[in-house]
Formats: sequence, C-alpha cells, structure tokens
Amino acid sequence: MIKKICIIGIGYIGLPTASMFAKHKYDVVGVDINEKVIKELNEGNITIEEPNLKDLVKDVTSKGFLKGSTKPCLADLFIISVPTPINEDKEADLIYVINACKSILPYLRKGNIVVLESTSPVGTTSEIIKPIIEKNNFEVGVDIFLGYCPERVIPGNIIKELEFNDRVIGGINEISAIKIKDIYSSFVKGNMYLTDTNTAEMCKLMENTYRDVNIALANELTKICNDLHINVWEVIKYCNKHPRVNIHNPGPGVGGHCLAVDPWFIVQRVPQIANLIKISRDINDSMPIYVYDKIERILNENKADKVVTILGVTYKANIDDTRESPIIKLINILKENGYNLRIYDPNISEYENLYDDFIKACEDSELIVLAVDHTNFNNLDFKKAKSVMKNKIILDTRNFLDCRYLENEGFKCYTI
Ligand code: SAJ
Repeated sequence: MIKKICIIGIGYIGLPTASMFAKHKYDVVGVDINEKVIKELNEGNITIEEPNLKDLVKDVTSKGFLKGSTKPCLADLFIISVPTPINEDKEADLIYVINACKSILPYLRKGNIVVLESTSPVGTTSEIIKPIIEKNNFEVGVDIFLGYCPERVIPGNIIKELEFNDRVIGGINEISAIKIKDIYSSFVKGNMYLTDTNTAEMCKLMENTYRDVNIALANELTKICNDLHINVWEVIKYCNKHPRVNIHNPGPGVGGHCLAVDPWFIVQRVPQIANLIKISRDINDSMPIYVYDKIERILNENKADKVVTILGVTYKANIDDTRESPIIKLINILKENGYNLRIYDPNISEYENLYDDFIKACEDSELIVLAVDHTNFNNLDFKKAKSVMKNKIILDTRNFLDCRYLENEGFKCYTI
C-alpha cells in the first residue's frame, strides 16, 4: 500500500503533481534545493503563476497532506520531476536528474517505486537511473519498481489536464508499469497506456516535436507568402477548411522549456537521421530575426526613428513564464541595433525598460509590436495610445488585433 510520496523538484510540474496526490490524501513531501520555494510552500504559498494552483496548495498544506523539505525522506513512491535543460551544444544536461536520483538512494527500501517525470532523452530511465539504483544492490524490477511517466499538460491549464489527459507509462518491466498506473489512477481520469521506458520517453519527445515541426511549417509558409505577396492568414484559414489539414499558427518564434528544447534530445541521439526535426528547430529559431527585419523595413518605409513599443515578453499568451521566449531574443536584437524600447507586459513584474502603464509605454513611440497575444491586450486603449505616439503604426506578429478597427482609427497595420 502506498502511503507516503516523496517528489523531488517542485516546480511547474512537480508542485501541481504533488498537490494532486495530496488532494487524494497521500502523505506527500515536496523536495527542492531552493530554500525559498520550500519556505513559501510550508506557509501555503506558491512561487509560480498557474490558475487554481494557489488554492489547491493552500488547501493541502493547511490540512497537512503536503509539506516541503530540502531533503528527501523515507517513502513508498519517489517521483523525480526536475529540469532537463539543454547545454550550448544542444545536448541534454542530465545533472539535475542524476543528482535527484542519487539523493534518494539513502532512503530507498525494498518494494519502493521510482518514477521519472522529467522530459528526458531516450534511454535515461534504463541506462542512467537504473544503474544508479543498482549500485545500492537492488534488483530493479524486483526490489525496486522503476518507470517513466511524463505529464502532457499545457501551462495555464495544468490542474485540469493533469486529471483528464491520457498518459503513456513506460515500465522497466510490466509489473513496474502496472504499479505506477495503479498509483497515478488515484487522480488521473484519462486513459493510461502501458509500454517500456524507451517507447514512453520517445513518445514524450515526439509529441512536442510534432508541434514544433508543424509550427515550423507555418513559419516557412509565412516567409513564402510574404515573398509571393499572399496573405498567409487567409491561406491558413482556407487550408484548414480541409477535413484533414490543420496548419498551425505562424508567429515570432517558439519558446518555453518544451518545444524549443525537446526536439534537440532526438537530434542529439540520431543527428544523421533527424533532418526534418533539426531544420524545423532552425526555422523556428530564425523567427525573431525575421520579425526584426520586418521592423527595420517598416521603420524605413515610414521614415521613422528606432523608438518601438513591445507588447508582451512571455513565451506565449496568458502566462508569466519567459523561459526561452523568442520575444527576449527579439528584444536583444533590437537593443544591439540601437533601438530605444518601451516594453509592456502586465504578466511580468521585472524587466529592463518595462512600463507598468500601456499609454506611457507608447509615448513618442513610432511603432507598436504586438509580440504576445495576452487576452487582456484586447482591451488596450489604442485610441489614447495613438494620441501620444509619434508615428501610428502597429505590427501584429500573431494576427491577434482587430486591424480593420485600428485602421479606421488611423493606424497603419502590418502583420508578419
Ligand atoms: N506556438 C506557435 N504557433 C502555434 C502554437 C504555438 O508559434 O500554432 C508557440 C507559442 O507561442 C510558444 C510555443 O509555440 O512560444 C510553445 O507553446 P505551446 O502552447 O505549443 O506549448 P507549451 O510549451 O506551453 O506546452 C507543450 C505542450 N505540448 C504539446 O502541445 C504537444 C504540452 O502539452 C506539454 O505538456 C508541454 O509542452 C511539456 O511540458 O512538454
């Protein structure tokens, strides 16, 4: 019987997962090397922005089902949910996974279950985690049950998707997979499909790669349409009326800790085969410079100075996360080229040249660049902004704003 769960890494995925188990009355300890995160957690607070997470954490910590600690402890189930970033050579840095695994060794007992949740290159569970556990003289699959059980949740809707999305669970052997499914079924209402660890690891990588490659196709289509003077948004709209076509949205690039990272884990393993995946990454990475070139052309065309307002810094809409954000790359390119920037993003609290007032961020500006499609940007007072701007130009990189309305208001509108 599983009673106690120890989760190593209580970030964007670990904390919601820990909270879900705690909600179902398991005795959960969330472990993190960040003392501030632990202190806040033990006071019932969270340090990340995610809808409904705050209330859930308050509830389970106040009832004593979830506690924070900087050290692991004895438990029945250990879940490793730490970051797997890429290094400069675009290879997975597994140091956090390795350290997390080593940190639980003194607490492992016969019959325990170990689950890796972190997105990892194929082979991580069987070739890296398993040998570390075996060093403690355990027979993995018999004494210790081991598997890979990645999440599939979208930031902004994590709590709901943790519960309702299907999962793929890879076990080091069948009994491990079955035991992991049993425990996750305490809160997962989606289907859970059982397989081996390498297959589950490849599924996780390929799901995000699928999306990245499709976005690359949309971004390449944008470049082609611009060259041929066709409106890409109209092309996409009509193509997607086909019952088996779903062209994704082009934009200023792909960010976040998943799509911009995971495809590289496949490329690193089979660089001679993964050509489409690599080229898609390169296309998506080229978008900030593509938007920069567009900004340059617009300003030249309108004989305007390099004073630009950027709306949005996060890697996508309605979140507070700026990791791998293509907008930061765009901002850096603009700065390197002598631009005077005014940045407005109510979802973040600190950034160079960040204004907390939209109208102030538009003062003397020559051009507004809509970089992120935060829903509340729909309510911005562009009429008022117009009165303080020098040139009344807008570049909408997401096809988000109502250009017809803005043009009626006297703006000149561009899209990518
Ligand atoms: N983007 C586009 N065009 C699109 C869709 C997205 O340019 O048509 C951009 C976004 O602006 C953003 C980036 O792609 O910069 C990634 O955003 P996203 O919403 O596609 O994905 P993430 O990274 O927030 O979450 C993904 C999800 N994976 C898939 O949808 C296949 C999520 O389900 C995963 O759980 C998550 O990665 C993860 O943790 O791996």
